[in-house]
Amino acid sequence: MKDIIKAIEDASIRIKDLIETGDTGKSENENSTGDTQLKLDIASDEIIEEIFAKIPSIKAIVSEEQEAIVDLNDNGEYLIAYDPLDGSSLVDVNLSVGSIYGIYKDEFNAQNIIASVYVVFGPRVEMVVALDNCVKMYRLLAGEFKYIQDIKLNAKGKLNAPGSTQNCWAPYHKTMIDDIFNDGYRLRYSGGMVPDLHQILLKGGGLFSYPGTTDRPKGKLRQLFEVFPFALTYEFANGGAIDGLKRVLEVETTHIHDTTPCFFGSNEEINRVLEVYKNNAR
Ligand code: P6P
Repeated sequence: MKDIIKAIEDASIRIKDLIETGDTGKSENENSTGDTQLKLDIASDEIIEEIFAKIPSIKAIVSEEQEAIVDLNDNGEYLIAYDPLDGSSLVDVNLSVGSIYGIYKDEFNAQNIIASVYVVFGPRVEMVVALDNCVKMYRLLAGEFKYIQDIKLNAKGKLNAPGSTQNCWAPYHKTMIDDIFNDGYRLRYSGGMVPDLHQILLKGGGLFSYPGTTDRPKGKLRQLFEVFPFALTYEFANGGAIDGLKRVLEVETTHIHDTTPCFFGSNEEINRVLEVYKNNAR
């Protein structure tokens, strides 16, 4: 596992340079979920695949930016699903973006995720590793990632990050979000999953939601390389991650690019969502 973390560090240093100097324009291609790929998406993906291909412990990888699984080493122990540069379109407006990695054993599914890593490219570059029930944050300082702190969520937070198309929300979801704001929670939503979830973790808690909606009944965020890695992180940080009715780490994956509705947060906020959804969503 240490070799994989070091590979992610090396890739992140190169991706940082790419963000600062690279072409943020659109490519001619679309990814498998129909998003127009930015040149940054493709270049970041190439960096990660090039570096992972040299790690013998990695059996196969799957990227948000590629249709199929890429086999690397028959004798490898780990499978990695990753989003090379989530929220890449935010680079053009100078907002924070991030990379997300889910590390799996034997199969790409929720039950087999054993670790996750995400990297935030913002005013500072920070890496968060969820492994063995711990969440540890590192910061890029003078070219090296240095340990900064462990991360744990409080039982209840103050931030509310409500995603997805508001005029496509279920009425009970809208009422729930309004009630949370009426209880004094602060709106914190940039449109970048990585910085938005990182902020809630570092500020002690709250709720991030990307529910199923009339325009996207199964949500927008991808199971293997966005939702499951953050679900493991939030659970290891004493919080929770659900699809409205159950843990997202109990969701079945039928295709490597499947999405799922998702809620991440402190336990009190997660229980509040469960209460609303079990009485309404069927
Ligand atoms: P919306 C970025 O495109 C992304 O995949 C996540 O990083 C982010 O949380 C979400 O989409 C934002 O989606 O519909 O709120 O713009």
